[in-house]
Amino acid sequence: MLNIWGRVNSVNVKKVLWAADELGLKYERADAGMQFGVTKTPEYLAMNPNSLVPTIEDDGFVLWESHSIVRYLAAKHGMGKLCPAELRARADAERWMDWAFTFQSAMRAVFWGLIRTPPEKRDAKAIEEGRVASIRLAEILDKNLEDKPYVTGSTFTMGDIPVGCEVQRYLRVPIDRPALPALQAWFDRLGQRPAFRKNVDIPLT
Ligand SMILES: N[C@@H](CCC(=O)N[C@@H](CS)C(=O)NCC(=O)O)C(=O)O
Repeated sequence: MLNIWGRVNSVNVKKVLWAADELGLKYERADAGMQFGVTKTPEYLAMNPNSLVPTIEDDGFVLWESHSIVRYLAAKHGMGKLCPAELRARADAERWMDWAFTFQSAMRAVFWGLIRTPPEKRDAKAIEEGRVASIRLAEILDKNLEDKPYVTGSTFTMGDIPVGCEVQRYLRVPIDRPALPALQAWFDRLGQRPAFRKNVDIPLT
């Protein structure tokens, strides 16, 4: 049995839930983090000393770090599909997975400022700097997608999952951003996937 701990509005938990549903896995999810608490209990800390979500337990194997969890589930259940089998194709997918944290860093002040901070307490300068940095990164992704439907090529892989979650926030926060046709077409393609619609493209909270 696969157990997943994490609240559904966490961008990093979304990655794991999306991967699990893409792979058709049966799992049980328990709310944890922010208003749900749990992450500071001795039981949780014994699994994840970072006191963060997500964490999984797969038949006795405990794992944290969302991208590592996606890699693990994809390799275990989707080798040759979600996880590319060929070494360089796999490295390419992993590169885009890791790059998603670069995007997350740029978006952090934007997301927290506009979605989780009341207007009177917002740091407008930090939000604007994050917006500009995020656009620069979105342009890199857009260029990569100009000649291919998915981040690594012709098929959907684990490489699309973390970036897709970060870009969902970028495209759904109320900011000015340039039209990026290849990025938008890729995002619309992700929108055709039930596991993306169920877990990722939900209202930001
Ligand atoms: N690099 C870690 C980061 C985990 C992380 O920062 N999780 C956030 C939610 S996205 C968290 O646990 N925040 C505290 C909380 O929800 O209580 C991962 O990708 O799993």
